[in-house]
Parts: sequence; C-alpha cells; structure tokens
Amino acid sequence: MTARGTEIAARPYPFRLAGRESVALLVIDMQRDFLEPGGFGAALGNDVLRLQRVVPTVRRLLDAFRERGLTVIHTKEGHRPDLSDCPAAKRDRGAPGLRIGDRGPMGRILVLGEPGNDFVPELAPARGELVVPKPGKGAFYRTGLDARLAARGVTQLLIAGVTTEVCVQTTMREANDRGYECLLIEDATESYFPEFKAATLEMVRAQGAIVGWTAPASAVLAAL
Ligand code: TIU
Repeated sequence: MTARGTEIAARPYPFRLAGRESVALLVIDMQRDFLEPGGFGAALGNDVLRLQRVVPTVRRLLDAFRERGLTVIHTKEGHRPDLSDCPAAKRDRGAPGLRIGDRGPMGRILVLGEPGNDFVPELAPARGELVVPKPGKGAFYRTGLDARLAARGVTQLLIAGVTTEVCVQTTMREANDRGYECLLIEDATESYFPEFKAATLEMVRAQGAIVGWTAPASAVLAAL
C-alpha cells in the first residue's frame, strides 16, 4: 500500500484504502473460550471446532500487517473476576452447561485472565499491538476503542474474527455508525452457524454497502 492508498477488490464495489496510517486490522475475539472445547462457546452447546478453520487465514493477515508495520488491534470478550461488568441478563441467559464465571476445564468461563479466556496461541498479540478487553458483544461498548482509534488517526477497519453474526457484526455496525469504513474479511470470520455467516455477509454489503464491504483475504493481501 502506498501512503495514498490503493483499492481492495471488494463487494459490492471496490474499497479504497485511505493510506497506511488510516487503516487497521481488527481481530475480534479469537479466544480459546470460543474456539476450544471447555470454554464459553462449547458451554452454549456449539460445535466450536468449526471456528478453527479460519485460524491460518487470520494468521496470514496478521503476518502481512506486521511485516508492513500496519496497525493491528485485538479484542477479547471477558469479564472482571467479580463479574461487576457482567449484567445478570447476560449471565442468566439460556440454559448453558456452565455459566459465565463458573469454573470449567480451562478456568472460569469468560473471565479475563483465565487460561480459557486468552487468545488461541497461533494468534497471540505481538508487542505493541493494542488489546481491547470488552464486556459486551460490540467492541465499542465500554472500551474506549473509539478514542483510541481517533488518537491513531484510524478511519478504516478491516475486520476478522468470531463469531460473524454476534461480536463481529455487532462491532461492524457500531463502527459504521461512528463513521468508520469497514470491510469484513470473508474467509477470516466464522460462525457456529454457516447460514448465519452467509446471511451476515449478504446483509452488510447489501443496499450499496449499507454496513460495509466484504472481500476475501486474498484480495486484502493483494492490495497491501
Ligand atoms: N456466542 C457467540 O456466537 N458469540 C459470542 O458470544 N461472542 C462472540 O461472538 N465473540
């Protein structure tokens, strides 16, 4: 990418990168709690292994951003050990095998600092990369992310991570409303429900990119 940017071959139309300083790779919640047995995702009854298929693609994107010195941000969904930032409405929802804060095989479910709440090892943040803990599904809710992006001059977010229709889509919508241009990387996001992933990709880029763009990782890598 030049200082003035270039274009990503995206849908519904090309995504013009504004320049090196304006773009960030935002990796959403690539944590053991969602990708490994014994965590939050599994406690909700999901087949967590299907999320692991995107790990190599996210890693390729991370490598490319790091090699070029571009901004990388990681979010992690989790709660304080006293659960003071976990609404009862979230903890009490549904009938999971283990609830948020309960002790599981990887430590307490969805609690910051527990082994199961950490990133999958292949995608661990590198020194200097921003790590944003978040109590909600959206990365802008009670995190200060907006101010931190503004301080860096970031206006465009290339988004990867899990799950497509929950934390990824919520974050993309929050970002879109705040004026960021967002591109969801199709093969770097995954859902427990393939039909929800497909619907999310369709709905964000419909109506002339009403929420944002989508493109495969190969198109993003070609443009960097
Ligand atoms: N359950 C589910 O699909 N997702 C979450 O609870 N969090 C995220 O998407 N990270």
